[in-house]
Amino acid sequence: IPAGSVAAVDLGATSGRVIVGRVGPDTLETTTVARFANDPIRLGDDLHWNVLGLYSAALAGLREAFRAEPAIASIGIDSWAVDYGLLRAGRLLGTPFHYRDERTARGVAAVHAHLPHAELFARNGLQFLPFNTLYQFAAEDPFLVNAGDTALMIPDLLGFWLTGSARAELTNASTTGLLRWLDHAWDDSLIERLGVPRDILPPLIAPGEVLGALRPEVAASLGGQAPVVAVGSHDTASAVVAIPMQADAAAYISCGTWGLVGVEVERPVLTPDALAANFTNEGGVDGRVRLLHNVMGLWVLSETVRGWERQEGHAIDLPTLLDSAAEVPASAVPVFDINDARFLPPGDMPARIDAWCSEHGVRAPQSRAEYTRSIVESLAQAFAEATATAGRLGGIDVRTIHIVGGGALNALLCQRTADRAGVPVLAGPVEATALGNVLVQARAAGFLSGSLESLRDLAARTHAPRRFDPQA
Ligand code: LFR
Repeated sequence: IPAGSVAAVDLGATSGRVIVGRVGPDTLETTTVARFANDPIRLGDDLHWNVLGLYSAALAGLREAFRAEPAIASIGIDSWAVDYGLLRAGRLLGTPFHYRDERTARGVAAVHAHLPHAELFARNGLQFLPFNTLYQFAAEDPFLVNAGDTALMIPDLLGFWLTGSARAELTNASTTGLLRWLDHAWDDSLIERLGVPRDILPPLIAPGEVLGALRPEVAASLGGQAPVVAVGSHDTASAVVAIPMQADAAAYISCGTWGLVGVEVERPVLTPDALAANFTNEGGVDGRVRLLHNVMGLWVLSETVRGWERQEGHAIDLPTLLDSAAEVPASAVPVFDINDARFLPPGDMPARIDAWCSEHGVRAPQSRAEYTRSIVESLAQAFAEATATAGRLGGIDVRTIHIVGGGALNALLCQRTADRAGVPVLAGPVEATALGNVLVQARAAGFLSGSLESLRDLAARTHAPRRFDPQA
């Protein structure tokens, strides 16, 4: 089998990148050809994504990709989940909302008034998160929903602009709450009960299937032609493809803005225990299921640092801050409930930590080093608890915890997760999401063949993880 190249567009909640991946049976190399910020925009009280800016940055990155490697075999796009754009006759209606916009509370109240969470869970297998797409539809301006003829998830929207094909990629569709994962179909009766116009949900497409060729004018502007291929377009689905794990004995933490903590299973786990633990069953590549829980992730630390940077008027060096936090004894700082809903929206995180501490009668952190240590300890504790629960719910004896994504660079967090879980942590790859995107495309293009296990094996052979053993 010859080696070949593909381009991955990977959009995270704070930044995006375009990567060219060169893949063959023993090769998995990546070059980042573009990196750009993803800054949400507040308009009045509303929080939006700058989707046009992201599309434009993705186009610039793809232009670079074709310059670097004219023979790109395909393009794949992934991003965070749940958010969407509404279209009418191919034109965007309104500006897509950010899932951290507080309008979702309205949607939750409207849906739960006639459909309690337990009933939804039995159908869609999802944990309760206030921003799941079905709540966003319920919070949406009814004028727009009824005027729209198509709703496209963010990666599908970019794919539509590139190709003219409007489809809903399966792994990301599973985060809407409107899909039945077991038969890979929209849940028509649920959709009807929720009053969502059925016609706005486009036909599904599975990872590995071709979405379409670039529109001629897009190809001309990019200086190249290649098909857009569906990947695990939910970033977490792509990340889990590239985790060098033995899925029957490991848990994973895909740690970026969020910490997605779980195990991989063959079939959804819909037990009362899973419901009570608020675990989710998200659709994965090759029909796998991610049994996981959303832990707050690096968001609380990043948002804290952003606040301090605004006060200071200059950037704060994260490695230096983490070094100072490593000097603080763990016993000197509070472990707070980092999953508390108060930490979800943007805002003053230290003040919210103080409020949590005062409500719980514990001493609040006193310095930036202490806040940082307290956040890391609280995150490590939440990670340890969620991995244990995931193992219990999924019937998996967790002997290793894999941390992938940006969090794999945070040695203090990796070490403290190992310590608190009492299990070795294997950290990396940092770019698991982009790698998973690349791997699925490479298999579709014929540069690789085989099961997810063989894709993971290639990731393991080419990206050796860093090991953190638990310390007493
Ligand atoms: C991670 C992620 C999570 C999803 C959250 C919101 O980037 O995709 O999996 O729950 O963002 O979309």
